Amino acid sequence: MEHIEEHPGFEAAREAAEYIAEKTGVSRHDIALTLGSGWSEAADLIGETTHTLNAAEVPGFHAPSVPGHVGTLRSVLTPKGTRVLVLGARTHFYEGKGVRAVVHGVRTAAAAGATTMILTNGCGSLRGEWLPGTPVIVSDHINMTAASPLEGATFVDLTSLYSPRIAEVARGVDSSLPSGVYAQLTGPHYETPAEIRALRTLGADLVGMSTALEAIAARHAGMEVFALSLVTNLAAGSTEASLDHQEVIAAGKEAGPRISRLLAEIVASL
Ligand code: 8IG
Repeated sequence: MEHIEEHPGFEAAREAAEYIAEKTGVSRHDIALTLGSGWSEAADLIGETTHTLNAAEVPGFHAPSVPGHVGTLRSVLTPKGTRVLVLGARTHFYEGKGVRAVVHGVRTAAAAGATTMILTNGCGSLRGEWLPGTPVIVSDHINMTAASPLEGATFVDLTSLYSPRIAEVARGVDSSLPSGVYAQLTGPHYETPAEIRALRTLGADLVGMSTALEAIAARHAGMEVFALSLVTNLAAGSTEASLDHQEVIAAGKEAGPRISRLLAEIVASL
């Protein structure tokens, strides 16, 4: 079997990790955290930000193209002394930069030494009882992108991809947290009501445009994976209303204090 370091994309990740180590003076990070829609301020309680880098300056990263997304990489020191690499710049599949670009942040985190990958996202809910502002633990995913971050005959097991151990830790922090199956679609359009009915039949509870491909890359890199979704809208057809990006930003603002505390307490408990 090929060594992971030889997989396409890892060389670029190693370069980015070296750049981060050099600019921050932090040779190793323990945990990495990707901030999705609605989560941009949720990392502020985790610890002290000791260094901030502009994503565009770090090899292989791109400034985000989405309003409400922040284009920085930060090194955060927790009160316990854990080093967290906060990735505020996610490349989405719909940007057309290829799957390697989509998972570059995850691979960079792995190359920077992180053994835990925490992925957050904003998503639509297929469950009427999970209203906008509800955080949900991702228990599993359905990859509807017809793509993979793995190239060549790289057969990676995805059983228990989303760490049951960290899900337990999260429920220890907030026992009311539900968990559900996340379907990643390519976007950038939202779904039709018929597509949402089809996804419900397939077993999806949440729908979004990120996370699954990144989780696969994180597993391939040997990381423990945890994902938290913030419901920012009911999926298409759930109500008479149409979907718009302003609603997504508003739901994130509203849920801000709760999800910030949640994330900080989970990280502190790892
Ligand atoms: I935020 O309803 C957010 N991202 N595909 N559907 C899809 N992606 C999303 C949605 C949604 N809400």
